[in-house]
Amino acid sequence: MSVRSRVVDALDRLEPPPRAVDWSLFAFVVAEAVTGLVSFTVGVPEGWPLFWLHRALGVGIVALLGWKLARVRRRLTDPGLWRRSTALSVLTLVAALGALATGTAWVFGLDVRISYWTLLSVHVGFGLALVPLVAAHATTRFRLPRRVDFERRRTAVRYTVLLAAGAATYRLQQGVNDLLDTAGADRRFTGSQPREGEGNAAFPITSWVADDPDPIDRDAYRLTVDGLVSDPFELGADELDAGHRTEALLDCTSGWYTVQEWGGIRVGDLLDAAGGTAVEDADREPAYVRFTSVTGYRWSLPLAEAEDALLATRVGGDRLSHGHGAPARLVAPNRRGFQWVKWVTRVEVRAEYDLGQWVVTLVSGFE
Ligand SMILES: Nc1nc2c(c(=O)[nH]1)N[C@H]1C(S)=C(S)[C@@H](COP(=O)(O)O)O[C@H]1N2
Ligand SMILES: [Mo]
Repeated sequence: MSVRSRVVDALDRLEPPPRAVDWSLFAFVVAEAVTGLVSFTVGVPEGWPLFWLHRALGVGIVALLGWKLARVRRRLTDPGLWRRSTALSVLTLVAALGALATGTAWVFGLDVRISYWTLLSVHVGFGLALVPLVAAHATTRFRLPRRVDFERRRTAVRYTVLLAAGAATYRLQQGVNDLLDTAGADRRFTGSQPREGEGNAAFPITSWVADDPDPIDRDAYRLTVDGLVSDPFELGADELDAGHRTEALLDCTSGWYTVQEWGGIRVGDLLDAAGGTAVEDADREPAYVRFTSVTGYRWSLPLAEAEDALLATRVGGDRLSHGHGAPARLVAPNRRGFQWVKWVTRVEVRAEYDLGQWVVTLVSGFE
């Protein structure tokens, strides 16, 4: 047998029954959305399996989509078979191909940057659009999955092979990228690529969604330290310049990272200057520190982690530029970039977890 017929033969044996292909596509798309979004919150290397799962599922979708298109292509190419739902099918296909194409191009190091948005942002857009589209598409030819479609042993083998092949394809691509030394070669476990150099000019200015405040007047600036502390107080920008230094890696979910030396004040020292944390009543133990931006954008860290974090006024020896969060920004090692609040005006010790931060970071900055 030729290599080609062997591959075709293997693919045929791997192909699930039609209904199973359809339901798998649905499940894979949902799983991609979930792993993709959750991966945005992962900044520690132990989280690597999540990124690999996202990649393997993506390659799996290519195979599933191939099987599906081979089966239904006449419904698309033969106008006599068009129905009202065909438009939705085409739209769903476009979103799927868009997500796959942008994901693949991204992996090979291609990027286009439109102000704050990168190719990865476009990928996320396609991916999020795909979830409701696939759901709506599924209802147009709804068939419940049957047990025969997912016969236990064959199903287990099939999907294990599919995901393993997906991961192997990704690994192979890494080899190709390394060999050709493409822009996609050098990556962190998150997929982010390095931005080399020191100081303000070495890395991009990034807003998560819409934050774009006017520069803050240094002389008028006050930082409020309050909440569950003994002596709430305010201080000016110069007092934050406490000379504490730390090297930390900023990894933005738009796909780049940079290692910089940050200077400023340790948050633990800042809280000590406020007389330390204080218990107001027994039910409200100090547990989180919330950092709020002049724009309202905010994030909280557990107390112990926050104490070791830095409120930075400097980067790579320079005074922080406005775009990077002057006069002061949070430096939170092992957290993704969107949690490194810029233009901090309030540090507040709190008892409760702040669920609202997940929404506020998305909508702050909109008028
Ligand atoms: N107030 C505020 N802080 C913010 C953001 C924002 O939009 N508003 N963007 C975050 C994101 S997504 C990242 S990656 C980092 C980027 O920091 P930089 O602009 O200094 O590179 O800042 C974070 N801090
Ligand atoms: Mo980011």
